[in-house]
Amino acid sequence: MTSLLILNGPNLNLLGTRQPQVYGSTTLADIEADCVAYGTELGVNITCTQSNHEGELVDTIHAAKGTFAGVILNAGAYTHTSIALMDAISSVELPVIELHLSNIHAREEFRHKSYIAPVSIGQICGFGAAGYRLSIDAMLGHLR
Ligand code: CA2
Repeated sequence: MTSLLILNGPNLNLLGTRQPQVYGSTTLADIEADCVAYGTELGVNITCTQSNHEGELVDTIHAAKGTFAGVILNAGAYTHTSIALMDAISSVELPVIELHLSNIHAREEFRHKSYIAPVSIGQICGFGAAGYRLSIDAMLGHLR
């Protein structure tokens, strides 16, 4: 069975509790449960994890090699700063989809830069929590 990793970065554990006008009112636990349920529907194993720590995200990407066929990554603010995450993705040679709830291109200038984009197969942003299911579909389409 195909296994996918859904990896969320800093502050995304706060989803649904603050700034609902920007990030929606769905909690991360709700999103993760929905991804797992969608995976069951599709016959795909979905594992979800979140960390606020850059090094831990790097470790998780390294460990994904050999276990997961692809990674869906919402790296949060590390998207715009982290060469370490970019290098980790390059080093594992796994397909990664960059995901954001908000449309980072319609927001502040500093969010337009992504270190993840050049090492990803594609980017999905601006569709809120629905982006997670879209990313699963896109990853499965890529792997097929
Ligand atoms: O739109 C996204 O998914 C982001 O990755 C979210 C990050 C932001 O830095 C990126 O530019 C775009 C921020 C996540 C913060 O999440 C919060 C959720 C609720 C309350 C406060 C923060």
